[in-house]
Amino acid sequence: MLAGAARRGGPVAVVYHADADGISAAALACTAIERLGGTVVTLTPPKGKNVYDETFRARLESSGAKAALVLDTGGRGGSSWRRLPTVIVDHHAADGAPDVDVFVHDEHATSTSLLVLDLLRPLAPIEDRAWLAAVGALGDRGDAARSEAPVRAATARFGGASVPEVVSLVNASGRAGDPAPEIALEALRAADDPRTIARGEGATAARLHAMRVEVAEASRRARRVAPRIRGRWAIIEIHEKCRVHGIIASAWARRLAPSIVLVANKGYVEGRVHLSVRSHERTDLRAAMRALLPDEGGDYAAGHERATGAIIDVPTYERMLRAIDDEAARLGGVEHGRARSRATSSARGSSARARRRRRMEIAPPSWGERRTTHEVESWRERASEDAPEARDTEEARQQARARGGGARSAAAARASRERRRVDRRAERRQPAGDRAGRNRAPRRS
Ligand SMILES: [Mn+2]
Repeated sequence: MLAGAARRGGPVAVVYHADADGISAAALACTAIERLGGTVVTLTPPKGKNVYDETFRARLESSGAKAALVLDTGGRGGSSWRRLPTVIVDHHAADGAPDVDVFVHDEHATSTSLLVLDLLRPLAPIEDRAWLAAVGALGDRGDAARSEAPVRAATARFGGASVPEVVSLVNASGRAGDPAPEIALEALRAADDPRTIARGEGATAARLHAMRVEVAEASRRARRVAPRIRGRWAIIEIHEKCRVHGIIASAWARRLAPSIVLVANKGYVEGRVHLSVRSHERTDLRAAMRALLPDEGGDYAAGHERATGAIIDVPTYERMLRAIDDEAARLGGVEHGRARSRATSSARGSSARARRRRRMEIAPPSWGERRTTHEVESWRERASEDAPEARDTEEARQQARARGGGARSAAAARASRERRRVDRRAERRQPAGDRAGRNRAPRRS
């Protein structure tokens, strides 16, 4: 169907999610369609919206496209796409198949970009562009994707540092205060070699580097905000134009276990509150959210059992906070863990000393633990544009780069990884109280 549309001259609308996986999958698909003789129009939903937004669907329909290829955006059961012949390629968990012509869906696939490579490589000559699939795989799964053949091939061809570097630059384009994923797509489509983007060569690559600095600064500010503990919830309110709420929630999740971490970003889109909800425990977070506001639908508690969020207005957010207080009062006597209950009691104090003490007491009980598989799972994105594609490791790299300015050598990166490892070991040897006082903000591990 796609090959047919391309050979008839298209244009084919390539619709993509604004993260490393979605953007690299789109770049790969554009190459394939063009090499089949077709033309493309590329589209992604605007800031704070997803592909199910009505105005975005109208834009898609008025694009003049003869078919649509929708990449990495999640499939919602029952949703109708019938007005254009549509192919959805996706690897997120889905409640059911959307009403489209072709739904290429593999929940166990590492990334949409790898699915696109497998799907299109028999149709068009794209082997020279297979490194694009590696960008998406590393973007979604990090080191867990290193065993995938296209990732190994890209590493052998371009070295180990450049593709992860491109991942973090491409992700920044979707997270910036004024997101410009089309810039990342343009850079990927134009590059024959990821190293040119990593080095910041050319105007588009330079813009990606600037956006990454902006996102790193926003996330550094947001990481300094102390959580407020209410019952089983840890609430962190930030005001950032950048999409950092998911990163911050993931970064705090283990540290605040067993609390459910709720990051509310009031600065992302004027008049709206974007929520990211994560937990270190195996908790059904969508159910926990629905228990607060059972009648909210749409973008409330969408996503994943282990990684959810919401986009709500301010009055709804305030209702939700009241529901959290009510729930906390109801569950008042229940102990969920020592660190947490101490934090709850001191949260009522209002003096600076009490606030300082509270921050010290909510230190993680298990700082040195290794990340578990289900945590990695919880980073994967779904239909909600808000979800947490970011990984702490990538975040740490971003910050290191923002500090150092410019790309670093692989050796320097290795050395800094080793330093962090040593730091962590030192931390584990210290008594919990000490550790907590020094490391109020969440850090990578
Ligand atoms: Mn993906």
